[in-house]
Amino acid sequence: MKIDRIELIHIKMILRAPFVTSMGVELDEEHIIVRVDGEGITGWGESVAEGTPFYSYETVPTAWHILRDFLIPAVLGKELSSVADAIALYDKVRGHNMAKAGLEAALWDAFAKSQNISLSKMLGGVRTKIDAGVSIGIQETPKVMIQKVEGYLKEGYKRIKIKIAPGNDLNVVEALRKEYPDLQLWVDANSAYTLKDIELFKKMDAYGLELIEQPLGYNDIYEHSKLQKEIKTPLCLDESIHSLADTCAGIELGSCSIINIKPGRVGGFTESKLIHDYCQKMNVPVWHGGMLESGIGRAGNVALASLPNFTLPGDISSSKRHYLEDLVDPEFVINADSTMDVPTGPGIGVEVNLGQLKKMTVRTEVFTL
Ligand code: OSB
Ligand code: MG
Repeated sequence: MKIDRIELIHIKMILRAPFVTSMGVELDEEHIIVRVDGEGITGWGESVAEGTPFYSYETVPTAWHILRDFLIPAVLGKELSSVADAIALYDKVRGHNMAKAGLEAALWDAFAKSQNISLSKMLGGVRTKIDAGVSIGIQETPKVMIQKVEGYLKEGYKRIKIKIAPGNDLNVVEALRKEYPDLQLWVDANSAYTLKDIELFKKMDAYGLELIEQPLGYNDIYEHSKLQKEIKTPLCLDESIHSLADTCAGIELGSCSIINIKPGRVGGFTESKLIHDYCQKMNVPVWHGGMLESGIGRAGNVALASLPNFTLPGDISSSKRHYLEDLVDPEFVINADSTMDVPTGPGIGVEVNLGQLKKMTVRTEVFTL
């Protein structure tokens, strides 16, 4: 396939409610939608670089720069027989995984559509439904957190992840555990702690958490191995994992026994699949993280999460969890049994609502031959 037009669309989506984490307060979410066109086919992807460099060093402007000046010129107008062909053309670009993943996702969608198969099928998916979960931001008080959890349980979510930060941790976990003795409960610190907090994490062992996500330094695999030796609750890495190599280091050093896969963080579905396959071989469960994606990115997440070793519920929730209106038809919804259907149509399997997309657009840039 020859891609002869690529469009970057900077979007800004207003969150239904502020999303509070140890990294700060989010009121809206900025991402880049990547549209590729060639041979009558349109492919869509979403780069999850955000407006701020607090989760990752990448931002919308850095991803835009890398896409415009390096990734797009490398693939535009080239004869591509697969996504791997495209990756080979820009592989010498180091880092900037979110920029790469946005373009790669659009190419995967285009190639799946050209073969008239679903993205799930093309990636090697085996599920028709994936297990959904919800990630809840820090709340004013433990009581408010209990009310939020109650609401999500009523909607059907059975796995709850809460954000924690110093001063908003054991007290909230204790209150939730008292209210819901059997709740499938995870906590995510987004790197808010250090090894000085080891006693706090030892205390967490009493609350039956299924995992603790990224408690320590965002790039520190070594210190997580020290913490894991001192506590029983499984650690899961998010921010520290940028590649298969990081995954091997994390597992083989004993830094974690569960991996959060986000295609944006690791450079796309191709690297995600390598991580998935390695973890499967090592008997390490993986789950799909979330970056408050629009329906375009969400569709890719759902497809990837249909691979066999995604055995834990993802941070994949309904379109309505974060946004009043999504930019795809149909929107993603959670089923009563906490699952989500994997689209079966060609490619991402949902239609992009161009009117809705326009409403969220901040700026666009078109690249042609
Ligand atoms: O750490 O998993 C995280 C959102 C933005 C950046 C980092 C994270 C998150 C989430 C939200 O937890 C998950 C979602 O609802 O998409
Ligand atoms: Mg996380």
